[in-house]
Amino acid sequence: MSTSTIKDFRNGVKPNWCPGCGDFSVQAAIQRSAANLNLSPEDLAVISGIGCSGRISGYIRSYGLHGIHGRALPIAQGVKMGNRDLTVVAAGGDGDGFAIGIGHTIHAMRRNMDITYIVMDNQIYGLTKGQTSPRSEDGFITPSTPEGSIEKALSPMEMAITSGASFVAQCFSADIKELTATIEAGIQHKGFSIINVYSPCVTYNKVNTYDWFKENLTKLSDIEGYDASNREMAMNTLMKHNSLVTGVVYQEMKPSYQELVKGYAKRPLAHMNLELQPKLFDELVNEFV
Ligand SMILES: Cc1ncc(C[n+]2csc(CCOP(=O)(O)OP(=O)(O)O)c2C)c(N)n1
Ligand code: SF4
Repeated sequence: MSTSTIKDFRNGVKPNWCPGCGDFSVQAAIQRSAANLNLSPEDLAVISGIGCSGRISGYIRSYGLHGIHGRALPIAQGVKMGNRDLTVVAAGGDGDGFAIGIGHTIHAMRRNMDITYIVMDNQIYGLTKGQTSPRSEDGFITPSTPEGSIEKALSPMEMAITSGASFVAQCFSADIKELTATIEAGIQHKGFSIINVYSPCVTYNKVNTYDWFKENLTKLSDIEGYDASNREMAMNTLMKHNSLVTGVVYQEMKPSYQELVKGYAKRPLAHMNLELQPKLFDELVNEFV
């Protein structure tokens, strides 16, 4: 029986997101998922990057760290290595994860560490006032591309599958039921989970609006016979629908990074006494001088 409630994960800090921003639902869905999984605030760490979305770690009652731009994943992986007992959720924007942080994103996916990465994808840079992100469609007019972007948008789902992520999902922030269930499934999955959430920026993105997504998204659960364990079907379906699908796109069971590290301590490093005796410290120093 669940004893945690969503209230346990509220810290009373009022988000300074614009009214209507998609990130509100992402915050609520993380809190709801944690309660549904009967976690306590001290079982959870939320690590975020920089951006409007990056503020999320300050709005959830749990361990948390608001890192630097594009660096949520390196920090989150370090936290998980230090304390394997924690549920670690990394979160940030599409600029954070797919522009400045993309190298970290790809390596975290191929590493398959057991953490959940939630990208609030508004196809724009919100915090810095609406420039293009790698997720902006070509032709998109912004202050940084007044003639329209001439670059193709990156596809996170295909990238995640080919990079080795073992749980690859996409959601729409307005469908909080599917979003909550997907975050729960991502947390329960043993390996790297990426959940790309279409999270509209109501202030700077006047193209990819709530109505636009309602018209253009297809739920994978509505596609008869869709099998998320079939990589070929996942890739074909993404191509057929121009990646505009929601649900679990691909899931593969394989050992996580922690399971493969030889000699990795069974007890969390965070719970061990790491104090070095002066004699041992001197011996170690002497090895290097
Ligand atoms: C190293 C570094 N470069 C650039 C910036 C400026 N900057 C802050 S947030 C941001 C992009 C935000 O976009 P996104 O990650 O999509 O998040 P959103 O605000 O849309 O939620 C940029 C370029 C920064 N803070 N640090
Ligand atoms: S600028 Fe956009 S992304 Fe940032 S808080 Fe406002 S609506 Fe949300």
